[in-house]
Amino acid sequence: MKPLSGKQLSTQRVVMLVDLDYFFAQCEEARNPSLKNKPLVVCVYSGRSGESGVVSTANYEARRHGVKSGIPISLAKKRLANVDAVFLPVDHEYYNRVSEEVMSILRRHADVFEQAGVDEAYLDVSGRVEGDFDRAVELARMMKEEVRRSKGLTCSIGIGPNKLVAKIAADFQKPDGLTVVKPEEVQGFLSPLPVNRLIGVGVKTQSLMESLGIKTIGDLARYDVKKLVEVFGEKLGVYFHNASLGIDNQPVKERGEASSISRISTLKKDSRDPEAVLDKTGELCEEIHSELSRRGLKARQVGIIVVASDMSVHSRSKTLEHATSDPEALKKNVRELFEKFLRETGLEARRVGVRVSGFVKEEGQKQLRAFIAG
Ligand code: TTP
Ligand code: MG
Repeated sequence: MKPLSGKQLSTQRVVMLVDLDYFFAQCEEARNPSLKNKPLVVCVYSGRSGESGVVSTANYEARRHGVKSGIPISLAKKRLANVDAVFLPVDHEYYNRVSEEVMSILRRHADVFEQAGVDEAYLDVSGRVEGDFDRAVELARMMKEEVRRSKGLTCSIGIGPNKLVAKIAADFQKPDGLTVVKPEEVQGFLSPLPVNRLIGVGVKTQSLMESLGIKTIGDLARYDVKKLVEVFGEKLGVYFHNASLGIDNQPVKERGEASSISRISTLKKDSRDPEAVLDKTGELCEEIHSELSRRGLKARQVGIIVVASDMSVHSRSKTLEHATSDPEALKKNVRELFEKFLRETGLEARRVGVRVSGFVKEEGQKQLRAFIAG
C-alpha cells in the first residue's frame, strides 16, 4: 500500500452545503421575472377542489405574510387576502431540469460531490483549497456568481469542517447567504443556537430536552452524556452529545441514481371502479415513462401504491421478464396489479400511485454522469 504523505494526513476537511433559496418559487421567478417582488406561492393541489392541498414553498415576499411550506393553500390565501399574490401549481419536470443544470455546475467545483435533495448538495473541497477556509470562501463566492449568472438563481452556502456544521451554517443566513465556520469557531457558533437546528431534534425531542433544561446547543454540550444516554438510549444519546460539540465524521459521498421512481395522485372521489383508477394511473404511467426516457432507463419492477379511504397504505409489485420503459407495457402491468388488488381486498382507493424500480440503462445511452459532466 502507498504510504500517505504528510500533507494528506494533515489536510483539514473543508465541507460546503449549497442550498438554493426558495427553490421552486425561485425557478418560477426565473422563467417569469414579472413575478418578482410579488408574494408567490407554489402549491401542490390535491385535485379535489380548487383550494385543497398544501403549499410546497413560497418566496420571501409571501413568507413575510406567514406563508411557508406545508401549510394549507386555503390558509395561505387567507393570509394573502389583501395583497396582489400569485399562486402556481408545482411543475416538477421543470424544477428537476433546473436542478440538474445547477448540480452539474456545482459538481465541477468539488473533490467529492453529494446531491442531498432537489436543491441542495454537499461538496468536499478539502483537496482543492488545501484545507484553507479563506480559499473555500473565494470558491463559494465564485460558485454563487456562476449560478446567478448562468441560471439567474441565488443560493445560500455554509462552509465548515464537516457536514453537520456546513448544513447549520447554510441555514444561518438566507437568502443569498454565505456563512463560514472555521474549526476553532465551531463551539462559539453552535452554542447559542436552539437545539432544533440539529438534525434529529424534532418537536417532541425538543420539548423533552427543554424539560431537562436544555434549550441551546451549548446547554446540550454541557449536559452529562451518561444522562443523555439514559433518556435517549445509547445511539441517540451519543449522537446528540457529539453533534452538540460539532463532531461529525460522515464523509461526503457520491450517490448513485435514485433507485426508484414513483408518482401518486388523489382520485376525484374514493372509488373501487377499475376504470376510474386506471384512468388516473394511465396518466401516472405516462409521467413515469417520460422520466425514464429522460434518464435513459428501463425498469424491471413495476408496482402500485394505494391509499385507501380509511387512509391505510398498500402496495403490490411484480418483476417483469424484460425491463421496459414503454408506457403501454407499464399500463398493462399496472392494470393487472390493480384488478387483482381490488378483487382481493374490497377496499376503496383514495390515492393511487405507480412505482418502478430495478433500473437498467437503455442501450446506446451515454452514462448519465458523463452526460451531466458534458
Ligand atoms: P427547502 O430547501 O427546504 O426550501 P426552499 O428552497 O423552498 O427555501 P429556502 O430558501 O429556505 O431554502 O426545499 C426545497 C424545495 O423542496 C422547495 O422549494 C419546495 C420543496 N418542498 C416541498 O415541496 N415541501 C416542503 O415541505 C418543503 C420543506 C420543501
Ligand atoms: Mg432551499
